[in-house]
Amino acid sequence: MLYPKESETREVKDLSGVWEFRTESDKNYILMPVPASFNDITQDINLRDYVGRVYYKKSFFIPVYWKERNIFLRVGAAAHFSEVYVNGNLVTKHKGGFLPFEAEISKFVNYGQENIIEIMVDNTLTWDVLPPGELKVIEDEMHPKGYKVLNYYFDFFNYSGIHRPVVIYTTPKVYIKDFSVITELSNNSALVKYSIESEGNNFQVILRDKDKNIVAENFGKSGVLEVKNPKLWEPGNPYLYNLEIKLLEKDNFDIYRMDIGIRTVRVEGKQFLINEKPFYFKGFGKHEDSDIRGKGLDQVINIKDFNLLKWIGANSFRTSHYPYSEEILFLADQYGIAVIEEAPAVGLNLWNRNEKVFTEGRVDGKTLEHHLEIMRELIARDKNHPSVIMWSVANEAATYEDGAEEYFRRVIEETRRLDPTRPITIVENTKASETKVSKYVDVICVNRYYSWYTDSGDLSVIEYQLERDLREWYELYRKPIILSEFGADAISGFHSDPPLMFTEEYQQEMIKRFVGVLDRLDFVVGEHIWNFADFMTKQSITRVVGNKKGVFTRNRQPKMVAHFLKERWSKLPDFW
Ligand code: GCB
Repeated sequence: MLYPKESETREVKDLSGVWEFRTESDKNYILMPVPASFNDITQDINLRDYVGRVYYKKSFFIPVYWKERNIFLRVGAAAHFSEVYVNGNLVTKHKGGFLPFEAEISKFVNYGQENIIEIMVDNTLTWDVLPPGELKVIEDEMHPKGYKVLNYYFDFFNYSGIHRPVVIYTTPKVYIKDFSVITELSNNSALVKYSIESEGNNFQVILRDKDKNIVAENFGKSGVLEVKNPKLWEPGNPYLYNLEIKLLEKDNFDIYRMDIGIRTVRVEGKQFLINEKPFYFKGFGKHEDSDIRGKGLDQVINIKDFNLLKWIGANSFRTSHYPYSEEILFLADQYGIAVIEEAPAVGLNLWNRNEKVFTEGRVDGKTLEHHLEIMRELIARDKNHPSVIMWSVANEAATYEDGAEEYFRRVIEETRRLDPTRPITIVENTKASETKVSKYVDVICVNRYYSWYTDSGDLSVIEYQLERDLREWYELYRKPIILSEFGADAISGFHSDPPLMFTEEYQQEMIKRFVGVLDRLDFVVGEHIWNFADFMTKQSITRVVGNKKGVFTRNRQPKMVAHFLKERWSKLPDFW
């Protein structure tokens, strides 16, 4: 699925702005910004914690001359179930809150007149959507009749609404539907293998360098562009070429352009190779999360985040725990930040070994179908981004259960079939000897919280526990390992010496001791700290207005440990 972009042959009408909004039981509309989560926009606690259906409405005009075009309506993401109506006609439905969906609306619009778009969004989580959850009616004497709670087993707030832009775009009647590029290196040249999806047949494909000089050209629906002495894309040095695809059909001239990078990724032995050089991941697990906007796309926050990543010397992040916006991936391509892209498969865990998760009625065949569909949508959306260097199929699932093995074997197999060019991982929190899944992946990702959730407050256990643990993973699987989460909550401004939990000193000391262990293990290929910034979670006795494990506060100011990391990462090379 192509990102909607303007060209000589395509127009884009962005419907971002102020929409009308109501919940299902409310007759009256209020004003609501799009994109944004609706939760933190008003002063109403009932809307903040609302579970169920909401309706968004807006009017727009379609010019008469668009009769000659195809008209598409595309929603970047809406959490979690959506139905889209144009002038009262249902034009599309979608399940899943973190990927785009679209519909051709040419036959539903009034040309030269006003049109109405309505989007229903339901944020109720079930066991067959990812991430999953369940609406439970509590029947006990402590609660009034019909009292309901939405349970979910992941650690971020269930922000809801239309989170990414809604756009209308046009194409010619016959048009470029999609394309993919795969790049290979051989001696002093690169091969850019492309293939185009379209009902048309006559194509010209042109590759230009940054100075707009043509470096390669070809004709045909698929083919190879050869680039002599290519400049490669890599973290820290992200050279981008511009690929221009032209459909040259008599009445259907179409042009689509995208910046692409030439690079290779592969895993060999205990190394993760980018452009055949051993890469070391320095960075974070992140979230799409900010004050007031919640999970709504905001390029102000996004560019600030990339500047902070550069400032601190990070070269990568994981899109924990769901696919981030396409806008973020374009920035990652440009800033030269490598991305481990994660499916929204988080909370497939009840944190109770006596309760099975991979069982009928919970994570079952229906969930699997949806997971496979999500991998298809995800790879279709992001396959051409050079910054995306690995897929993560899930975070902290109950991979020790028997049922998890066949489930993830299928997900990993399908991911590999869809994209044989990128390594695959799953992020684990089990013991090496317990998982039934890590044998199927290329890179082992492990989350660890020694001295926090276990032996709370005792920093002295870290060295012993972490080294033993990581060595066991390597002994069993002989694959490169990334420590994909470690960190401590620190409330900005809390200090104590000697370090106590929740202070900035404790967070810094904990992270120092963790990385000290990593420095002496040559099979460890990366350190991702949990988390880039403080973020909102559901309310609980272990969360103080959200999760405070950020190296930056929620409004992106550094805590003490940020300065330690900046110092460390400026000395630690990207490639070994
Ligand atoms: C984890 C989860 C992450 C949580 C984090 C924490 O293991 O992957 O989503 O936010 O721990 O802080 O507890």
